[in-house]
Amino acid sequence: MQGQIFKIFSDFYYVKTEDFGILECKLREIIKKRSEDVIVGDYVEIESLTADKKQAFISSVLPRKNFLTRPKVANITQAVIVSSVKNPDLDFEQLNRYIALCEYHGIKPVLCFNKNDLTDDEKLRNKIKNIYEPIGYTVFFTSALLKQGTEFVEKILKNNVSILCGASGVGKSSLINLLSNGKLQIETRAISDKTKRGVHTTRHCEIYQISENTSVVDTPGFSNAKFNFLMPYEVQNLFPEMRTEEKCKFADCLHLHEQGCKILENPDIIDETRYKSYVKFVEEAKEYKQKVTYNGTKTETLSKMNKGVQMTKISERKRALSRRVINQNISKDGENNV
Ligand SMILES: Nc1nc2c(ncn2[C@@H]2O[C@H](COP(=O)(O)OP(=O)(O)OP(=O)(O)O)[C@@H](O)[C@H]2O)c(=O)[nH]1
Ligand SMILES: [Mg+2]
Ligand SMILES: [Zn+2]
Repeated sequence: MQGQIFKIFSDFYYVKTEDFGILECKLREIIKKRSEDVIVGDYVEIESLTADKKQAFISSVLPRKNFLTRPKVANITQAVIVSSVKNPDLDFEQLNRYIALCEYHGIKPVLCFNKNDLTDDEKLRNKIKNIYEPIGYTVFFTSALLKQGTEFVEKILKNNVSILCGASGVGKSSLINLLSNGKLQIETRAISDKTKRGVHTTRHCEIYQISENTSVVDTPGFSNAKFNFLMPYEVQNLFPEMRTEEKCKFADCLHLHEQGCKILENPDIIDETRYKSYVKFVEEAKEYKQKVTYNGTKTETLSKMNKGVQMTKISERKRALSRRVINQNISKDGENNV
């Protein structure tokens, strides 16, 4: 039997199945041993259903169509990045981070700007449109408080499994409550007076079915994702406007200060705030490059301290595998052959 995980609470995985509705499941040891990540949105194989048909075990995870690592959710059809135009104030760098994260995972985001009742700054709204629409992102404005923009949101969400992500306090859960027409009452909380930021009200990811063909995933707000997991030259792939026909003089150009750089020569290619974010992400990726380079050339030390005693260190390559590890490897091979 198969189903989809819609919520995870500590060791319990809540799976929606066609035949038995919602089941509370645990993981089979075999999955735990593989230290496989099992996440919300995963389709899973389940077995050993209890007599009351309420509990079962997850025995395997089916291949994913796609996934995001932050927040951890699989098998979505689109990402809605929610920002607020005020309280908390719009942070272009954070927004560019979420966009780039989605691009990294091959998920095209749409951009929702909420809390429009708090400002009549038309200049800001025009600025947002002028930056993001020409580079292919759908932009829409909402007010969960005044129930504005909901028809458009409904249209965007229809026939999709959409993840709502963005900083804490921007109104993700409020928007989902509104869309459910009062059916859902997900907890929401005012932002902090002191920090002017959200207070991390939502603590877990959960899929909610809004109507027959529309599902949304509410997620906890976060804001400290860093691009310290890819190489500096890969960052430009996360910025669609940088994929230009014109080629820079050097094939490995990072578009920072190189001579003959087409991006630097044509400031119209990329908006200033977007470029600033690009430079920042490249700097973060440089830290990763340094780490990789350092680890790659690291030489082994010849001795190590063990309980205060200096021991000769056996090289990883020369060290014989323990009997336990050998047995584990054999059983792993066996599993793979099944
Ligand atoms: N003025 C105004 N307030 C809003 C709007 N949408 C949400 N809020 C308020 O903003 C606060 C935060 O909303 P939440 O829905 O909890 O925000 P969230 O994005 O889910 O936050 P986390 O769960 O912490 O990630 C609540 O007090 C909401 O009532 C809006 O459109 N206008
Ligand atoms: Mg929330
Ligand atoms: Zn260049």
